[in-house]
Amino acid sequence: MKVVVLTGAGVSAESGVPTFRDADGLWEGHRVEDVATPEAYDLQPSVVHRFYDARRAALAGVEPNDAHRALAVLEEALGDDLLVVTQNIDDLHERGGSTRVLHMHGELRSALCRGCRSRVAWTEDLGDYPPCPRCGVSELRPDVVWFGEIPYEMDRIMAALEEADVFVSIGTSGAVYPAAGFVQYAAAGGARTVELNLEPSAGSHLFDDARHGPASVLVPAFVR
Ligand code: BJW
Repeated sequence: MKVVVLTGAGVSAESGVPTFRDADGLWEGHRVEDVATPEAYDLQPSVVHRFYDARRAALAGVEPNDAHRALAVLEEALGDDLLVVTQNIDDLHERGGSTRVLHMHGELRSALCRGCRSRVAWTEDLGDYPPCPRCGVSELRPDVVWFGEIPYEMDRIMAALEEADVFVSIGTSGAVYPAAGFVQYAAAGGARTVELNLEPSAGSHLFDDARHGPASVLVPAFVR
């Protein structure tokens, strides 16, 4: 049985990682849709760097929760037949024991050269215009996917969705595409679709089965 799991900010919420649209829908006083863009970075790189520096530093103080750990248990049972596709840029799936994880919106602990596109491990704050150690010409930016940019690993994700027998969406509001459209794509390929979210998401009605509550409860119960 091939299973694709999509996760969003809600899977890490009980670890203490804030979500995007739950509390006041704001990102440092702005709507995430207005500031998570390459244009916002070009205008105010230091503001954007400070935001990611703070989130990277906060990773040291959080731990995976029972939802992350349950997905690692599922991987032990299914092996290569499980793929976790996460929109999250934290590393809690990996620290929870999952190894088959695709970060479609990038990773906090990685930097991307704007020129040569090299990737560099980014574990500490590097200032506003960090030079690329590989090409020495261009600057490093956060290795994350902003609005208007193409999410990572799309070919592998779409192929896995086409083959999936089960598609499970966990802790995501369904506000952001292309992830919000995965449920329809998987269903068109014949997958049974399941939503596990604190509340009905924007696309809740599209799922065969929608269960609502905290991920730390719903995910272990689903995996059992
Ligand atoms: C719990 C819980 C608990 C709380 N237990 N649950 C119309 C149609 C199609 C596309 C578009 C369109 N209009 C515009 C677009 C494009 C645009 C888009 O979607 N815009 C929308 C505003 C409409 N998308 C893009 O630009 C994307 N690129 C693209 O489309 O390229 C074209 C292309 C695609 C594919 C192939 C070829 C070409 C890029 C999107 C990039 C998003 N980037 C961000 C920032 C990443 C870096 C960072 O982290 O800072 O990604 S924005 C932000 O939103 C972040 C998240 O990954 C993403 C999704 O948020 P998520 O995870 O759903 O969080 P929340 O807060 O919204 O929801 C949390 C949920 O958890 C809630 O439901 C809670 O109830 C729940 N919850 N506690 C369980 N304990």
